[in-house]
Amino acid sequence: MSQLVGSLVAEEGIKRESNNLRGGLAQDLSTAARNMSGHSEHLLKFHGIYAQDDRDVRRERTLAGESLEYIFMIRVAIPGGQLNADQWLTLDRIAGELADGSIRLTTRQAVQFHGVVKFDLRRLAARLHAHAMTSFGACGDVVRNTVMCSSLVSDDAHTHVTALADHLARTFKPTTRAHWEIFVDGERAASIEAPVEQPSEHPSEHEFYGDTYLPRKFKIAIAHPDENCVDVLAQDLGLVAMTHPEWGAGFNVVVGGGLGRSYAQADTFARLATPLTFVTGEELDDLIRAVLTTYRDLGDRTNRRRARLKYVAADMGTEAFYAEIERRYGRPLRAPMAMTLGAADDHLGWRTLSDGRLEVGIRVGAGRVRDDADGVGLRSALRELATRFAVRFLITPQQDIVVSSIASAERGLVEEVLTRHGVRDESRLGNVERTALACPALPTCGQALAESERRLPSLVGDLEQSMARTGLASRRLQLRMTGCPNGCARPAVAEVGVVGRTKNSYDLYLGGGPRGDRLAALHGEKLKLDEIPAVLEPLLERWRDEGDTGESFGDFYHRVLGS
Ligand code: SRM
Ligand code: SF4
Repeated sequence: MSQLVGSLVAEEGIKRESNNLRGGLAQDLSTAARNMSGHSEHLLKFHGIYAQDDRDVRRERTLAGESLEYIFMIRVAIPGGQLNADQWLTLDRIAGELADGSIRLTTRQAVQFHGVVKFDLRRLAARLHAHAMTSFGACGDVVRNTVMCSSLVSDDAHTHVTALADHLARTFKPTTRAHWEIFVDGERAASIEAPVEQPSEHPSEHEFYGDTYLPRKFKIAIAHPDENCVDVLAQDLGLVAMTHPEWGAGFNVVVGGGLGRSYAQADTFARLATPLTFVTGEELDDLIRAVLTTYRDLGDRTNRRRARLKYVAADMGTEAFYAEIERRYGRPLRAPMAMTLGAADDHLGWRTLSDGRLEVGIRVGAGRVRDDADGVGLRSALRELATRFAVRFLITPQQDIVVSSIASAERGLVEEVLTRHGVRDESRLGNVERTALACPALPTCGQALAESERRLPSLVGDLEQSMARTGLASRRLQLRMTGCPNGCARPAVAEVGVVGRTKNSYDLYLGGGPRGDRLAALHGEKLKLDEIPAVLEPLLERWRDEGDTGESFGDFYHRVLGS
């Protein structure tokens, strides 16, 4: 197999020669080795699987001359974060039997399992399929899990949107049968579980993915017009559900956003998506296809760090970029509607749905659903709710979970379950804690430069003390933390973004905000975590003394202190 095709990156050759994502995966999965070959590791990502090693023991094992502790992460794509009770119970069982005991909710409303061993990968994938879920396409150079504001699911004013995340998942998922053949069908023969259904269609690979798929990942979000919980401007393509006075219900479309950066490459940057057009529901697929083929054909396949749509937009210039999309779309693009994004709703606490049923949003904390050592906690609580009540689950883009469709007469019973398992009511959450996000980072993420999820609780505690000391305990502050500048918890648009720089230091970004419509500015470099409160407190005092009524810290910082 060739390493390079012309000046293309090696991954392009691996894709092309993989026979539509098969490569040597089946053979590699069948060996006694605990790890996979390099080429297979790349192809595995298309199947939603990352080869990792436990970085907590990496050094000691290397020094002892032992092999690494090979583990795998599996990401399950869950369009719009919507799950029924049976699916939740399946995820719960997988966490206990095949993973590290936790269900990790992601910032894109998906679910990750960590600590899976190679020999369980097929069994895990087959279980997902048996319950109408899949990890296929959750990672890799394809359209990723589409995120959608949880409140659109039950919003009578936007019924045309309810099923859209599912529709986009079906329409833009690669059609190769590789995943089915390698991970599901082979396993079925050996499985004692109920037989899984064959997919009804057997089409050839998707007309626009071809054999080299996209240059890299492509992300879509569907936003509620009143509140930007999905960070719609951070997406390759964002859809804001709106009603046009002339064209009726449809979507304002924004394109070319993305937050990842690399310290090693100065020409990488975070970029907010810009408004492209307004389309109706019938026009939407064609428009997305035009954007996707623009990216497929013009995206950089010689440098994976710059292989995102945002660099096509920035390098071409907005006018030429839009003209190219329009040419491919084949009709004039309408002007986008004017819009102002609203501050993100955290979807926590109780609310009544239009059909009279109830839902309750529960804070998870960096998305990690698990129990304590005594088997008590959120994981048990959600399992009991899924077993006893006819509820469904919505994962939010803030790594939290909404238990939905609760009969109003059962509210007290649900509250009793949550209380018994030690799940705190949202009214008892701290004002930094309730919206704080963190990426997984160490020990699983191979790209982490510094800790994130494991250090979030102490950083939240420190900042809540800072808020109390400055007399601001009743105000909210949005904190997002990552272990590197890839930006998986979206710190680039946060009021306070803490981004890993080296093992023990972080860069501090300030001045984004809850509307997600502005990039935060670099305020301090290479700070130790325990230095951050002292840097922030004088700024918090100025916000307290000079801020306008109701002005958020991010807006204040940007107005008064931003350059
Ligand atoms: Fe991410 C890579 C975790 C949302 C930008 N991301 C990774 C990997 C797979 C590390 C790797 O490549 O080896 C991380 C897995 C760590 C682990 O141990 O679990 C990882 N990303 C996550 C999650 C789980 C963070 C979370 O706390 O929830 C999110 C999973 C999303 C999902 O369900 O699909 C996650 N990642 C994001 C977001 C936010 C978003 O999409 O809303 C971003 C910024 C937006 C963007 O794409 O620009 C993001 N992740 C990245 C990047 C930088 C991409 C770039 O343009 O350069 C990487 C690096 C890469 O792809 O090579 C990355
Ligand atoms: Fe890993 Fe960096 Fe993403 Fe955190 S931000 S999960 S450290 S890639």
